[in-house]
Amino acid sequence: MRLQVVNPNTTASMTATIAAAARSVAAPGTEIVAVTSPHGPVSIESHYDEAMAVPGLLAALDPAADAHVIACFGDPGLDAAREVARGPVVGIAEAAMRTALYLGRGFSVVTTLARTAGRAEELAQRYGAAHACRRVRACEVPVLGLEDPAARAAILGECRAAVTEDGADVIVLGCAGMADLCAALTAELGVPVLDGVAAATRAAESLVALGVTTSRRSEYAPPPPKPGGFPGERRAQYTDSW
Ligand code: 5HY
Repeated sequence: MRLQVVNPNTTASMTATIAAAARSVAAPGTEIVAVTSPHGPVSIESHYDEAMAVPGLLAALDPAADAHVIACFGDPGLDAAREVARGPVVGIAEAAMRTALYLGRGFSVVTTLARTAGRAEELAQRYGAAHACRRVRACEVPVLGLEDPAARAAILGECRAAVTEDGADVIVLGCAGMADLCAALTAELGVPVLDGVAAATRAAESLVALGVTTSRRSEYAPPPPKPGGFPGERRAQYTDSW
């Protein structure tokens, strides 16, 4: 199968981190095609960033892909992507939170800036995981600062506090840019640490293996056509895919 992994921000180095995380867990028959959004913010750390990222994300969706992962922890554009993509679309926050529920009574999210915590809490509510979400912690490192060794120490500190103070059985990493930290953090903390990119990759593979895709019954039916279409849309996406 062909799995498209979309980085909705425009930072190619982060796409490389995301691609490596997806490929590290992908099944032998899965081709990972990682793409960087063609236009939008270099990182997504606010509602404005998220709004500005969605058009580029939608434009990047490849009609030839069997499934898609949206590799940004706010799951931006997830519903819109589900309306226009032929295959199933999985967000990394959704996949990570749902996976955490298999592994323990409670989980904490460790994300970048505190201002994004409300969004993560909202997503936990939406995905039916709020009862298990102990806390959303922020290391107060901007998305593009995650490479800094000091950032990694801050992330580790918040993960430790999540275990000792929140009683988290599982840690969910709240940024696609943290994907490469997962193995080291798991070894250090002694609890499962989940990277949403890996979780979403396997979730998307499972959906394709089940032979299912997004229901077109109502909410996720293709959007009603508009005279003249939308600027930059990929016409092929709007065919009824059933
Ligand atoms: C992400 N932003 O995964 C989110 C993380 C965040 O550019 N990629 C981004 O801080 O919400």
